[in-house]
Amino acid sequence: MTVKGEFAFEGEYVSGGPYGDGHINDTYALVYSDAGRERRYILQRMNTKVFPDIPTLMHNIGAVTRYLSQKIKESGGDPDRETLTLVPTVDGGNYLDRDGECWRAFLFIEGTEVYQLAESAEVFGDTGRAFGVFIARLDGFDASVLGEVIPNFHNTADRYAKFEAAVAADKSGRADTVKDEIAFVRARKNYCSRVVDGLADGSIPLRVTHNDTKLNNILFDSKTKKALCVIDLDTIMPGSLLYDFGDAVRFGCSTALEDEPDLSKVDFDIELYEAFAKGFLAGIGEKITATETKLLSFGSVLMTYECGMRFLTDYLDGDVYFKTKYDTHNLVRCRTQFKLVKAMEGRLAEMDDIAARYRKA
Ligand code: ADP
Ligand code: GN1
Ligand code: MG
Repeated sequence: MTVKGEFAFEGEYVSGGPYGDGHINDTYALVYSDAGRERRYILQRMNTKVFPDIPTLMHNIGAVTRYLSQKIKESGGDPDRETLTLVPTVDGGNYLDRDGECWRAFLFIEGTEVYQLAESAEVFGDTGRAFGVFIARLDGFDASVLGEVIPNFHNTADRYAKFEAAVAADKSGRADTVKDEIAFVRARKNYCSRVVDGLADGSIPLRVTHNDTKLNNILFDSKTKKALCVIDLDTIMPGSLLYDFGDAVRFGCSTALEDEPDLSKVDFDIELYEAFAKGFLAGIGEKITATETKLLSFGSVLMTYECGMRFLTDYLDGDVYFKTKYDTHNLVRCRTQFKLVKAMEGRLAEMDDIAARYRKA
């Protein structure tokens, strides 16, 4: 990584290597020694195939982290630990473009851990609180300064059109082997435009949202086990709160990993849902509307369906978007999502009761 000398890291370089478990960027942790004191940094090569407009993406992250840092300071928190802090390049920029390879760096937030599975209702409840607070904190942020890094990112109707195009093109020659999954998506086509239409007619408010609220995009304080910092801010854009709530539920309320091949292990855990909804509703307080509260259960189904459809689309396209480790990795991921969709569909009334029980507004 010859680029590391081009960032304003403090001290002498000691070591570095790949880090974390993201599907999109290449992440490295670097160790420096500064007058005998160890300092670590996160260095990331951004995925320019997924994010073709890096200047807009980095503009968004710069603006949002500056805003959050100010808000955290005002509430007596520690901005170096409770939000991401970009390390500038030696030229004062916020990222580096070396022949089309784009790099950025953050302070490493020490004393933290990430979870790939919700270990307890307590941990996941605190995740809900943290995501609720995150959206509430950004309530006063001027969304018009944010560019749309991936147009139509959670426009499920558009995702559906892309899915049908992938089936028709069948670039990988796999369409015949996934007939059941294709039928599963088609049978639920009516899900696709509900939130998009609500945003368009104003019945669902447009907010500044994270759009990728997986459990492993939150750092937990290793000592207190409390959710400390929301990370992976690449997809911060105007969107619906239902996207953030639903995506977190999709990933965190599963009894198994997103790529668990044994479907008998995959189920929707309603106790985790209750803990998450309770935490989220407490975190967001009165900023959520009654329409949004009513749609929390549907938003969870929708985001799980959308993600499964995206994995299936990528499988049909020949695995060109998500990082995969083996031939059927995207198909395995798609199947866990569809199993969860079915499980949630059977428990919508209970999910609605939970939201009604804990809502503040
Ligand atoms: P991706 O978009 O590929 O998911 P992330 O930005 O989520 O990339 O980073 C991948 C992983 O790196 C995270 O899940 C987390 O474990 C770790 N990580 C990222 N930023 C930091 C940070 N500032 N401090 C500590 N760990 C971090
Ligand atoms: C990707 O970057 P990461 O691994 O946190 C993806 C999300 C998907 C998720 C599925 C920019 O998230 O939208 O929900 O994988 N991010 C992007 O695990 O496409
Ligand atoms: Mg991530």
